[in-house]
Amino acid sequence: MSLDRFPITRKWPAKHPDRLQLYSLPTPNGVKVSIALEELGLAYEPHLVSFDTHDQMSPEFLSLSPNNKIPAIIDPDGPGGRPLPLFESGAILYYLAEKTGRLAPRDAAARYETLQWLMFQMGGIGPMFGQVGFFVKFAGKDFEDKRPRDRYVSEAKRLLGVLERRLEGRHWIMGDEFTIADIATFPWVRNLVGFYGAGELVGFSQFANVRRVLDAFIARPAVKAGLEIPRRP
Ligand SMILES: N[C@@H](CCC(=O)N[C@@H](CS)C(=O)NCC(=O)O)C(=O)O
Repeated sequence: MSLDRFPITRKWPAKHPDRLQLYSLPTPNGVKVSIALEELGLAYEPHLVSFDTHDQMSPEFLSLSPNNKIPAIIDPDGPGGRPLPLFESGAILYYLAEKTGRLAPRDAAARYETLQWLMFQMGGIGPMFGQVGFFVKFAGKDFEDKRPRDRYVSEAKRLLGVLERRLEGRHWIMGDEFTIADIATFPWVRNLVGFYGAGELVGFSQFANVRRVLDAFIARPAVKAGLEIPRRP
């Protein structure tokens, strides 16, 4: 299977064009896909997209991911056996679950419920926690006016409350089954209290269920592995 028709392979050549190609960086959005691939045990070839060198703005990367964001993939063995290019982590997770019949419940109603929580992460937790990061860890932390920071902190708190209530009496977001909804959500929770250091600001200690599930998530061998892929130089 040749992937030559994808311009991205000029900058990141595929050594194993028969394997799923992952273009990413170990950020909370990036690791969603490496964790899913590790959980599924699919053969894949990770490529590092370095923000230090603005790789995400290169024409080769934009040819696959026009919104200049990681993660993105090419699956050489997509629907109908043809290569499938895809960006947006939620779409990729859903695709991988459909392709393998794993990481999402088989029952149709429960699948839609999983999709609902995946969308809750994509539209709520990701963007809002990301803004907390900007105002607490990055350039926004030096802004004198703390109202924007406070707005996103209180929204993050509210979202954690929604997740906390959902996890009451459940092992994972969908109950006993570990799904793409967990894979989408917990890298962001980990990042909020870890890398961003916003645990105290959002009152993380009061979210006992979220803390419990975060610990269980991080303890999974596939999660441990996926969090480091693609390896930074
Ligand atoms: N909704 C997108 C968001 C992806 C995203 O924000 N990726 C960040 C890293 S976590 C990125 O690539 N940023 C590079 C940039 O904005 O230039 C997804 O879930 O795939």
